[in-house]
Amino acid sequence: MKLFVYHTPEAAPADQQLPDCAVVIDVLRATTTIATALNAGAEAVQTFADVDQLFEASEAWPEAKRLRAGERGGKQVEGFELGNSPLNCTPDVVADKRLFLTTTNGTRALKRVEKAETVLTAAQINVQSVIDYLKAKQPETVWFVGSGWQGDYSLEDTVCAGAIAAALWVENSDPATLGNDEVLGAIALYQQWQDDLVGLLKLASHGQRLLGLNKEKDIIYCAESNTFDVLPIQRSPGVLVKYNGDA
Ligand code: 3SL
Repeated sequence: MKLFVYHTPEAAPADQQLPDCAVVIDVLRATTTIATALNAGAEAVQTFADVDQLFEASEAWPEAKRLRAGERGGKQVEGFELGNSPLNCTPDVVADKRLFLTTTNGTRALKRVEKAETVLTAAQINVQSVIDYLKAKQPETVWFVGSGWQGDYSLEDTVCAGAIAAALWVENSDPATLGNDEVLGAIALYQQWQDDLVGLLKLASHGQRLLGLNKEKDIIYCAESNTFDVLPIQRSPGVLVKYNGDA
């Protein structure tokens, strides 16, 4: 397995073949929300980079079976039932419903790699399920794609990539596993901060932004490791479902 870390969707090479497996990461907060919603029984999470496209697609879905969720600048989009807080994705709200989700960066990162053979999402709350899947399937090439913030690097996405890469690297420590230098950088970041992820997320620029919006509880939740054993996997472009061990 050859691992590559790209801090942002823009850094992921456009002129190369997509990897066998792309792992999209937006710890604050899109991929944490996706994992939480699927764990709480949502039928699927369908993601959109664009609000208008989301409205159009969701209109075609039965009203009782859909929820529109998302944010711009961290704030709930007008006319939507939910923002992008994972804390709102409880079973009584999301069970058996499809979440139509758009966010500033996370859903854009998903769009960037949606044509890869396998697309997973990772957040700190489900890192182990991603590690288990990669160990079992052994894809030849894996890209970890951080969502960043409008093209800039985000600490919280890279530390999550490092948590997964560390587990895979420790197993073999074979230099051939390192597709780019960013992988070792991500592992080092994780090793430095693994015992204080809340502290790191609060220092990160997007953590600061969320603290300014009184979202401290979201940050604490997003910093937890392995809250659930749930693996979001793309079933068709933009549509994520809970992996059930089939593919
Ligand atoms: O940028 C994103 O995709 C969001 O996750 C950002 S926020 O945490 O909802 O503000």
